[in-house]
Amino acid sequence: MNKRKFFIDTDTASDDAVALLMALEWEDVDVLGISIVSGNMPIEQGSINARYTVELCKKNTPVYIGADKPLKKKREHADWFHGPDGMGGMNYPAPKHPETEDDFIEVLRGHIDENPNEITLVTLGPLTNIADFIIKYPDSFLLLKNIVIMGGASNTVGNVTPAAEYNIWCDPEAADIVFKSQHPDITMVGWELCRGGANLTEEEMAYVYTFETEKGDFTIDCNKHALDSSKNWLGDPGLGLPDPVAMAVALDKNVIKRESKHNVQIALEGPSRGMTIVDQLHVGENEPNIDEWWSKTERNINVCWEIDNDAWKEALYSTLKS
Ligand SMILES: [Ca+2]
Repeated sequence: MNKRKFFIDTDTASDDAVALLMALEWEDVDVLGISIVSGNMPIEQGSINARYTVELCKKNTPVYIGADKPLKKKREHADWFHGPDGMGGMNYPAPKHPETEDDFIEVLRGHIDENPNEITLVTLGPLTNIADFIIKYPDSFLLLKNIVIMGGASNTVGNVTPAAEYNIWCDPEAADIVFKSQHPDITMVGWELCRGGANLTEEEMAYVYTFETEKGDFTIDCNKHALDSSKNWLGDPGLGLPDPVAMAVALDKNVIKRESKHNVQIALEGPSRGMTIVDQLHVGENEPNIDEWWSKTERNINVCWEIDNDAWKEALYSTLKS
C-alpha cells in the first residue's frame, strides 16, 4: 500500500496522546516523525508522553525535541488541566523508546526534499517549532502537501482568555509567522469543534471500555483529569478532545462538514492577544473598508466550521478496537 506521509508536532499531554495513537494506528498513514514543543507540558514530559504512546502502539516512530519555550512569551503549561504528568496522573511507566537526538528541522527538511508535496503536517501544540522551521526554510515549508492546525477559535469564545485559544495564545508570534507563510493549504481546526455534540458522553466513554483493549482503556484513563477540568471549568457535558478532532480531520476528509477559505490574522497586542481574527464575510477585501488599521486582505486559511460528530467518533473508535 502506498501510504500517506504525516509529520506531527505536539506538546504531548493526554489529548495529544490520543491523536498520536490515531495517526500511528491509521491503516494508510505512515508517521515519519514526531516533534515535541513546549506547551501543555515542558518538553521533557511531552517527550516521555509521546514515546510512551509510540511504544503502546508497538511502533518505532522517531521522537525529536524542539523548542523549549515560545519565541517571545514566557512558558505557560497546562498541568492544571491535564494532571501533573499531563496524562491524568496515571503514572505510566517510563518508556524505553529513546528520543532521537537529530535536529527535527533538518530531518523534516530532508523528508520534504525526498517527498515534495506529499507530506501532511499536523500541529497539536503552540506553533513555535513550525515558525522556527519557516524562519530557516521558508521555501521548503511551501512544499508540504498540507498543514492541519489544532488551534484558534473561529469567531467564538477563547479558552484561556475571552479572545484566545491556548495553542495560539501560548505563542502568538509563532502563529503569526505560520499564518503568513503563504502556504496555500492550511486548515485551522478551532477548539470549539470539540465541544457540545463532539464531546464524548459518559455512555460513549463506557462504550470505549467495552472494547477491552489497552488503547481504549488508555484513551479514557489518561483523559480523566481533563474530563474533570472540562466539566468543572468549561461546563461541557462530557470529554472534549481537541487534538483528536483535528487529527480526525487530517486523517479522514469526510469528518469535515463545512469549511471555507478566509483571511485569518493573529492579534498580537492588547486584550485580544492570541485571538484568531477570521474574516467570515470577507469584508477585508472590499475597498471601502480599507483604512489605516486594515489593509486589503487575501484568503490564507481553510477554516473548518463544522464537523460530522459521528464520523469523528467513528474515526476514533476504529483505531481503538484492536
Ligand atoms: Ca496539544
